[in-house]
Amino acid sequence: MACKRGALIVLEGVDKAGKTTQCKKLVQALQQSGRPVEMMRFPDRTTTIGQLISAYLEKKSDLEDHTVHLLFSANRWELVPLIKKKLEQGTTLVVDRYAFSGVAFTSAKPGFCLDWCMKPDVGLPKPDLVMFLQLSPAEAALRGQFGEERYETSVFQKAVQQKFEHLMKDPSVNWQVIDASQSVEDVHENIRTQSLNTINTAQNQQLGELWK
Ligand code: 2DT
Repeated sequence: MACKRGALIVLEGVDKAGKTTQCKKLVQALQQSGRPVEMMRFPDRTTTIGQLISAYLEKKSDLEDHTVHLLFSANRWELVPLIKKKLEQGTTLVVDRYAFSGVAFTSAKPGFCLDWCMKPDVGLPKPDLVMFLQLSPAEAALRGQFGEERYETSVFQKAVQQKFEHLMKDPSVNWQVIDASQSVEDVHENIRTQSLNTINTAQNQQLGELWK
């Protein structure tokens, strides 16, 4: 019998929602239960394209807005062969941000519509589960100051949150909203349960294509 495929699990959310912490905890929990799992994050700043993006986010360089949007997308596409290979080998991938961040952040800029922003990512491997870590701007503010990188202001983050809310209305994507205001352990438990269900169902299903 062919090996059962891994699941593609994505965590999204605004800044300070705890995405990276929760991705790491989920990977650890799945590893401890003996499941093959790896973490990925976008942007992946280690590639040549990723280094251009990283310099932009750190404000060491300026890039035209359409250009940087396409670079973020290219940074996902360059990793598609690896993503597919891992999933086929039975490894579950836990991904910190994906195309949804791509669309939410660029479409929060003036002059961009959701439709244009989605186009470059049409056909990417479709996540089996996208968990949106929901945190109100007021609660995010209680978690401390924003960082120094581009986009890290409360005004921009509010605009991004609205774009995510729009994207979450799309029933072709398996969105699950997670209340990120709970304790780290409670959020983790919720995420772990959702992920285990998804791993079980995804293994018998074909990998889909995003927004297609
Ligand atoms: P972190 O590395 O701290 O997650 O911040 N972004 C991300 C985009 O604008 N487009 C994208 O496609 C992706 C994946 C979100 C990365 C910053 O880059 C933004 C925050």
